[in-house]
Amino acid sequence: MRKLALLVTVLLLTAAVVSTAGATARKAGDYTVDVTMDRNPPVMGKNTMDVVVKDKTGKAVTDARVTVEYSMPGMPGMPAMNYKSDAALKGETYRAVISPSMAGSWNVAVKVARGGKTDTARLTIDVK
Ligand SMILES: [Cu+2]
Repeated sequence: MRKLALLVTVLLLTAAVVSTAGATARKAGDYTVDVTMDRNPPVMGKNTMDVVVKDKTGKAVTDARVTVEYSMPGMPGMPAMNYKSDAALKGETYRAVISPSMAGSWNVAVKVARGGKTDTARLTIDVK
């Protein structure tokens, strides 16, 4: 019984990670942040991440500063890795290029700075 519960948990976790690889909506404070990546799954090297920020009324926000931070905790033989990429606005989309340096699970924080306040949307990507 315990084994079965563990298996179900593992499957659910796997599904959660996979679902973040395509397009996902996340909350950052009062904002809704839609994240779309050009590659599914993301790969080592360059990937494009498009971010659309919407306010409470569903209107696209185009006067924010959007930064993408991505990191992997340290593991045996590998120090912690932290990178940062500024997103550039084009139309209503903020585009950042991220370059994960190894395969595995990366933590991504999309920071939305606007009006003297910064809100963060968090997701995990599984890099192949
Ligand atoms: Cu690593």
